[in-house]
Amino acid sequence: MSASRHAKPRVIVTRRLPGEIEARMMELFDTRLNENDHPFSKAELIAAVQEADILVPTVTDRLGSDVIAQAGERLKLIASFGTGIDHVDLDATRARNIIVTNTPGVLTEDTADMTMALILAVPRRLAEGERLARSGQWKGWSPTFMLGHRIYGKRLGIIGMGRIGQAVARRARGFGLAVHYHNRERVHPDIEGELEATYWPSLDQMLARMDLITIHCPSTPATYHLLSARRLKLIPKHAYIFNVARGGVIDEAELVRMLVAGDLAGAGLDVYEHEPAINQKLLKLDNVVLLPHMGSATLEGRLDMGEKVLINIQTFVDGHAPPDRVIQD
Ligand code: 8YV
Repeated sequence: MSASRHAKPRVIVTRRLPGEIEARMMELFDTRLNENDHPFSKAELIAAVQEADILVPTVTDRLGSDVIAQAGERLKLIASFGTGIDHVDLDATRARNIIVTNTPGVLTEDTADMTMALILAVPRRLAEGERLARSGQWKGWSPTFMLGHRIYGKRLGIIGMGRIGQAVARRARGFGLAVHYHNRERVHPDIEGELEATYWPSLDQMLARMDLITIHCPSTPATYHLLSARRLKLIPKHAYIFNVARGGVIDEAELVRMLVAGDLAGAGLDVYEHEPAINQKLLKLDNVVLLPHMGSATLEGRLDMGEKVLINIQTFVDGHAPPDRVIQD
């Protein structure tokens, strides 16, 4: 770092973090906060990478090669607040010798809970029923009223069997779902055994056989539109799709077209291809549950993420390799 050996490094935090985390950040480092929590414009991001020793961005900051190319000599660490790292151009950071860290592990259980909430909500028409109850239009119970579909005994196809995929599988077993998965690599036999999970080397073949499909892979160039128009068409009409990972993993335009046409039973989405914009056609559909990217939004989770950011920065400042350094494949 260009700052003298004993000076505190300048840390720029792009969004408001829980108060305890900001307070600790202020104590430890020469920290600049974003008092009114507005998403940084590109110009503000460029100014931040020029002025900071350490940047703490979130998923709302697009750190593409154009921004990284303008980073000052002093920027040595990007300690991202979040697990997904698709908002940072890792080729560009590597070219500039900027270390990147994330916060893996601490939002696994919350994200898996939210996935289960969607898996229950869509086939059982939870949001639709809630809207009706509030509307004052409910005419009373009848045997054929608000019939959804049972999830017990159905086949759940998990795309991406990392930490979050496995946490979803554990919950799914409790709900009587048969767990199937596709992953770049087969998971350890002990985990497969514990989860009674069936591995499908071919994503195409798995998609064609599932009742429920949930996405838990990272967003990388290789997973962009992994659920392409061609693959979406392999999915049976009665199946539901869930996405709490990243919008770009699904060809959203085609997904919307199929939902409108009735070529899929429904969807539960927490993320979108052009976030925060949500395709207007989705808003009109009753068979989708739409959430505003809140899969990991618990106070406990945000505190744990903040702790991880602090540890990554402090370790780096102390001259060691930060524990959550992102190593590019
Ligand atoms: C976070 C997420 O809230 O960590 C991730 O990858 O998608 C979110 O749950 C967000 O990224 C914080 O930057």
